[in-house]
Amino acid sequence: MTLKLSLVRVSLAAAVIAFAGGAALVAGQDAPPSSAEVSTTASMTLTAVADATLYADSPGSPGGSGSFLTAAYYHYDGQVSFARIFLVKFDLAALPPGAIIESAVMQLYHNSCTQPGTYPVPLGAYFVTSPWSEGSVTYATRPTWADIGINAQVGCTPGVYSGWAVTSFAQAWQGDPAHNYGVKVSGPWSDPWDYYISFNSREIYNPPQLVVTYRLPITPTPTPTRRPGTRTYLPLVMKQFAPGSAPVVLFSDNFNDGLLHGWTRNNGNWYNAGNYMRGEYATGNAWNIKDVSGNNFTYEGDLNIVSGNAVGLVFRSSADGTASYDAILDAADGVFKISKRPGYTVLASYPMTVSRNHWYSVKVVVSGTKMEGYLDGVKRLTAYDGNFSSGQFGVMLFQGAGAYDNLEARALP
Ligand SMILES: [Ca+2]
Repeated sequence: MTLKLSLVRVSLAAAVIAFAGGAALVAGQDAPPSSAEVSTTASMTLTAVADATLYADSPGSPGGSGSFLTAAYYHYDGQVSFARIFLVKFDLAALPPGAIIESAVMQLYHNSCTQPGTYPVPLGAYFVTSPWSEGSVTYATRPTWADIGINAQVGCTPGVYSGWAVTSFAQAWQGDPAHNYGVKVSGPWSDPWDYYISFNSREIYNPPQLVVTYRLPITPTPTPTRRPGTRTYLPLVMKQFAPGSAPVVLFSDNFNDGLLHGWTRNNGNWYNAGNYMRGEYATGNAWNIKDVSGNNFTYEGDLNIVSGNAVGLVFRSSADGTASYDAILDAADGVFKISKRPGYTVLASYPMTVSRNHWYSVKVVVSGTKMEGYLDGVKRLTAYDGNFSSGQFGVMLFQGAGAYDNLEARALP
């Protein structure tokens, strides 16, 4: 369940640009594919503007000026001697106006921990829902917070950062700064848990950080004067965007609801990791197939080879994934490819260094016998095959752990 620190999203926010993406798709038949609706990814590191430890073992003591933020449920002589949680707040006003937040990771520098204990500890970051003041807040006057948090496993490993993927929180704070009360961080308070973990507060070096990755909308350029020879371009655009004929979304899932609705697995362990889907299978191919089918469509998503060999989008698939086309990123073989099962035939491939623990934006445009594969907005693959004319959407992995987010399929006319 650990969300690794380096698992930072850097790929397209599919839902936000999906509609405009249709225009790029049509233009792409005659021109290079465009990802010009938003800028390339930028990132900004924000330092906490307030933080405070709350001492349940001393409920009236303010802890906002301390050097450390402590999460504890620690026993001494058989008694709970320390029970502590803490609050952290970031101000997102420094982000450029209109920034589209794609990821936000809270990083806390692990200063010390007390042994013996029961490490690692699941420390949750919870969205705080009422005000507090760094200078006066105590455990007795603590704010309220949401019941469901974002988890990270924290061991007794001083000197490293722990990360919490608080993207949805940051998006909420950006949209409603007046109700930005930060996060509460806490671990379990029940026996036999036994831990005392301190992170650096904003009062000392290596303070709490929020690493925000975002894109910016680009002001549309004026419609260029049509050059001679672009005769087929305008009719195609008009066909796709005639009134009432906007692309039909077949399914769209950002997994922010914490659920996996309508997915059926074949091999492996698949679950919602909080705000993305994760799959794990050490010994071969594993699939998770959505209960939605299509024939001609665009299908895209953000994919990450967390560890091991390969991840991919599956389309025109059988219900179990084993008869299908795939668009696969393979870190072991160093290739982006479109392939076909059963029997496993590679239809098109693009050699490249495929990084692990890195989010890629993968898209296929599938119409008739033609299949095109895009990586991070650039067309890298074109394949032709007539075996499967329709089928279900899904994802796959091969010998490893994969992460999947912002999956969306849209019908083509
Ligand atoms: Ca403080």
